[in-house]
Amino acid sequence: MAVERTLAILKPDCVRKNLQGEVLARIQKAGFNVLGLKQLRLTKETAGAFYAVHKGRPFYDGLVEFMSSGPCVPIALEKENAVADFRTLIGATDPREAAEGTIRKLFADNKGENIVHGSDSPENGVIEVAFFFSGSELV
Ligand code: 3AN
Repeated sequence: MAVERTLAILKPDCVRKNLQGEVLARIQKAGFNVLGLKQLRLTKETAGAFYAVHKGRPFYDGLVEFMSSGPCVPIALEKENAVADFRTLIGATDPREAAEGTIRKLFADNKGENIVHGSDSPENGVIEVAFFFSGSELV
């Protein structure tokens, strides 16, 4: 299997609940290598740009509002089959539909505030990691 990169974001609800350490521990126990990690607060403009693919969908404005509502923690991850394995670890977008034991099932409140982002393809993994991290920040 190919070594891939994927971008995780511990979302503002995760930070507000002080679950950063708990969620990161689960990510590391699942075998992901951390290449880069930072805490920042997205502006509405930056959040809008990151989720530009969803522009025009009914939840877009709320998503931008939520993602810029407080600090978040982008994490660049690497592992064999990272994209699919990370999505298995976090579970379905809607925590009510997420499998038992997944991060969203355990910690998320609803489909909008769902604790963690994960890239949806290896191509987007590379693009999304570069959105938050320069080359020298990935080690
Ligand atoms: P995922 O994060 O599971 O890949 P996407 O890419 O479909 O899900 O959606 C990106 C983000 O948009 C989700 N993490 C969630 O916060 C939000 N979102 C998606 N669909 C909805 C929805 N129907 N209602 C509210 N928020 C949504």
